[in-house]
Amino acid sequence: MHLHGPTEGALHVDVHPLVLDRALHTRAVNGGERLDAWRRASCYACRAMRRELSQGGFVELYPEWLSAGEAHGMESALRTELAWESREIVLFGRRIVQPRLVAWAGAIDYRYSGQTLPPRPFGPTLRDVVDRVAAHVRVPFNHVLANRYRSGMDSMGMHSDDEPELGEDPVVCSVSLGAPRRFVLVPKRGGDGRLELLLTAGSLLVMGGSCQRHFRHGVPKDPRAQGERISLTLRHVLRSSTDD
Ligand SMILES: O=C(O)CCC(=O)C(=O)O
Repeated sequence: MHLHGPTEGALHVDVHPLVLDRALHTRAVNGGERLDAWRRASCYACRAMRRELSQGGFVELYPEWLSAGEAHGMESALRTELAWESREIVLFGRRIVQPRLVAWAGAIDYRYSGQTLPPRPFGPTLRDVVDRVAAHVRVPFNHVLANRYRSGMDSMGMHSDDEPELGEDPVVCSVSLGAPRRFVLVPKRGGDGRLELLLTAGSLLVMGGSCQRHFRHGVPKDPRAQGERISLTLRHVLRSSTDD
C-alpha cells in the first residue's frame, strides 16, 4: 500500500487506517481513472477499508454505507415485508433447523446445504437495496438471502459460498442492519490469516477474488450481542441448480 500525503486539488477526506490506496483515490477524484472514480471516491466518503487475503481474495468494508436513519427504516420495513421462516438444512447428513430466521428473493432458485430456495419476487425494499449495491459493486446481483438473528444466540456456521451455480470466484455482498455482530473469516487450509470484522448497522461488506475458494466465513454466537440483526446477502446466481 502506498500512502501519500494530501495532494493539492484532491478532495479532503479522513483516511481510515486500513483504507484503500490514497494515490488511487487522488487519481480517481482528479478524473484519471474513470472506471473506478465514483466507487473509490465513495470509499473515502464512508470510511471504507480493504484487506487483501492470501491467495488472491479480498474483503472491503463500508461501515457507513447507509445512514443510521436509512438502516433503521430498512430494518423496520423488512421485518414486515419479508416472509420470515425457520428452515431446515442438511449438515453432515443430518437435518437441523438453522439457528436464525431466513427469507429471500431471487430471479432463479438457489440451492445450498441440501435445500432449495425457489424463485420469489423482490419487494420494494429489497429491490432498492439490490439496485444500489449492484451499482456500487458493478455486479448484476439477482438473489438476496435475508438472515434474521433474533438474539446473540442465533448464528451462522462457518461456510463458503462456493456453489457451482455462483460460478468461479463470485463476489458476495452483505448489508447489515440492527445489532452489531462479529463476522469471522478463516483460511480453509488453516494457519494464520483469520480475520474478524464488526458488522454494524448500515455497513456493506464485499467479499471478492478467491475469497470463497480459500476462506470460510460465519457469524458466531455472541451472548453479549444486544438485540436483533438482519443481514442481506447478495449473490449473482448464474443458473438454476436444476439445469444440467
Ligand atoms: O449475516 C451475515 O453477515 C453472513 C451471511 C452469510 O454468510 C450468508 O448468507 O452466506
